[in-house]
Amino acid sequence: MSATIVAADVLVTSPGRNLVTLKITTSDGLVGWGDATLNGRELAVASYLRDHVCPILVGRDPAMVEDTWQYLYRGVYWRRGPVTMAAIGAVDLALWDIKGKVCGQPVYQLLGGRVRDRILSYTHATGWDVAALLDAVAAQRERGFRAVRVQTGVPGLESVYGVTKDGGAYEPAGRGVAPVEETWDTAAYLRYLPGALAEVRAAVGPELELLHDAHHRLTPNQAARLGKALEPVDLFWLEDVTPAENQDVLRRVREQTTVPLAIGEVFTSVWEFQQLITEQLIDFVRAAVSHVGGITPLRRIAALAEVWQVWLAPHGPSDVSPIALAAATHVGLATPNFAIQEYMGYPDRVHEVFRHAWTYADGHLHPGDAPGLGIEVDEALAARFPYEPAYLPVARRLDGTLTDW
Ligand code: KDG
Ligand code: MG
Repeated sequence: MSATIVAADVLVTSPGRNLVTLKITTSDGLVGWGDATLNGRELAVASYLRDHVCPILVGRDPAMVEDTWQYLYRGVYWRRGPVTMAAIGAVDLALWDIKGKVCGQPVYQLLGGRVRDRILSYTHATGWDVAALLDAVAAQRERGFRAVRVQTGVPGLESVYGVTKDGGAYEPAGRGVAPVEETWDTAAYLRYLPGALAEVRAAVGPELELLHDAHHRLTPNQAARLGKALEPVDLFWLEDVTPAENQDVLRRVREQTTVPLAIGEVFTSVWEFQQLITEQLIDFVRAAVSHVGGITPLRRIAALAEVWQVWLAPHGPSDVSPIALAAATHVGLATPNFAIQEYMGYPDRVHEVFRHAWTYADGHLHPGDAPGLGIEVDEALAARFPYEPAYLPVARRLDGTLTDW
C-alpha cells in the first residue's frame, strides 16, 4: 500500500530574516521540506497554506508530485499570483524532497542526473562609492567568487536599495511595521553608473564576471541608453531594466543594445516568461524555484528556454530560503541550459536552523548527495526566533511620486 500524507505544518521563523517553511510528514515517517517565503508577505503565504492547502494534502499520495501540482494549480479557480504560487512551490519542493528520500537519491538524480560537476554562482558586492565597491569586490574574490553583482550609491541620494554605506552585507527587508521610504533619481543614476562601472572593470581586469541589477526602475528608452553605455563594461548581465508587466517594450531595448538582459525574479509562472523566451527578448531567466511553483514548473520553463537559447539563472537572495536554494542547485546540476546561480548568502543563524547538504566552494555551489533536497530543519531552534514584521523599502522620485519596484 502506498504511503499517505499524514501531516502538513507551516513554520514561520526569523533567524536573522523571516522565512516560511512547509513540513510534510508521510505515513512511513518521512519528512519533506518546502520553502514558502515571500518577502514582506510571509504571513499571507503561511495562511494560504495553513487554511487552504494543508487540510487537503492530508490523505494524498506523496508520490504524486505532478498530479498534486496540477491539483493545486489547475484545480483551483483562483490561479497564479505570488502568494498562490509560493504556496504551491513549497508543496512541490517538499514532495520532491520526499521522493528523493523514498528513492535514497539526491533530487538531481531524479531529474536525469548531473550534466556538470558543480554550478557557477555569483554573489553581491556593494559599496557607496567606487573605492568601497572595489574593496567589497576584492573581498568576494578572496572567497573564490568569479562572478559578482556590483551595486553602488548615487551621488546626491541619501540611500540606494541594496547598497550599504559600510560595505557590508545588506538585508532586502527592513524590520518595522511599515516600509522605509527612500528617494530615487533615475537621471542621477544614469549619469553616474556607466562611469562607475567602467572604473570597476578597469580595476578588476577582464576576467571577473560583473552583473548589475536595475530593479525595474527604467523606461525602455532609459534602459536602451544604459545598455549601450554599459557595453564597454562587458557585463555578464543587466538585470530587471524595466517593470516586468510591459514585455513588448523590451524589443526596443534589444534592438538598441547587445548588453545581455536578465529578467523574471518576480514572475510566478511559465506563461509570464513565454513571450520573453520565444521572442528572445532576454538572455537569462531569473525565476526563483519557490516563487514559480516549484521544481515541476521550473523544469518546464528551463525546457522552453533551452529551445530558444535562453539560459536559466535562478534567483537566490536571502529571502529564498536554504531549502529553495537547495532545490535550485539540484535543478542547476541537472539542467543543460543552466548558466549561473545567485548566492547572496544568509545570516549565520539561518545556516544553524536550516542545515543543508549543499556547499559553497571556490565560486561554485554543489547540492551534495544526501537523499532528497538534503535539508534538515532544527525546529526547536527555529521556534526561538518568532516572526517580526519586515518590508522592502519603497522609493519615491524627487517630486514625491512612487517609483516602480
Ligand atoms: O525580495 C527582494 C529581493 O529578493 C531582491 O531585491 C533581490 O533583486 C534581487 C536579486 O537580484 O537578488
Ligand atoms: Mg534582482
